[in-house]
Amino acid sequence: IREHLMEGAVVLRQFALADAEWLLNDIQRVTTQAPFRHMKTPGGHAMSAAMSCCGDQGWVTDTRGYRYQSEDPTSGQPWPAMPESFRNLAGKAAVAAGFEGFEPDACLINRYEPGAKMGLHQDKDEQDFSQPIVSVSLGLPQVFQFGGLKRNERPVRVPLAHGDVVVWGGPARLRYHGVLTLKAGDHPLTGVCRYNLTFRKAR
Ligand code: MD3
Ligand code: FE
Repeated sequence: IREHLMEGAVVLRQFALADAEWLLNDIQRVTTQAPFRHMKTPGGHAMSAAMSCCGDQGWVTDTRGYRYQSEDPTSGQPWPAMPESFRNLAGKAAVAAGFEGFEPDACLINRYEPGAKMGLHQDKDEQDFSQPIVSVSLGLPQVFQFGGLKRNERPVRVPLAHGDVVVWGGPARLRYHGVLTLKAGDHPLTGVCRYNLTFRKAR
């Protein structure tokens, strides 16, 4: 099921459903090497979503700002390699949405527990905005908010469920977005949390 959300944004409902157990296994493997952590924003607040990364580049935030870097700041080691299951799914989804040749070098893994959210923001730490971002939702459902190119534009709300994949490119790439507070629940595959993978071309 392919929904057109807005110019440049395509929702592929349940696109990752068949791969979910592999993806969750690989999330487990990656986060054994690079454990989930609550990073601090430049303003000094801990983010309510726990994060980890894999691939050549990882997204980090600390009191110095936001950036991509090739080492996990917690260990000083390179980020874990991007699992093949991740790379394959991201490539398939990009093609399904009309983006050929998407080669992500970074995957940010977000883990939300009940009460966690992500406020409206833009993803603009990447070098080439002509490259899309592919996001994969696993586990508990969460309401996604999609705004405009300015923070003051009223966002549209879209529920994202287990297995849903969204590809954000073209004019959607720099829109403000976020997720509302995760509600309590229990998912057969993830328990009391939602995972979100976002595939990016950072460099
Ligand atoms: C639209 N994550 O990691 S995924 C993020 O559910 C992030 O964890 C949210 O925003 C989450 O940066 C939302 C959907 C998403 C991701 C990136 C986008 C939508 C986007 C970039 C541009 C436009
Ligand atoms: Fe984002």
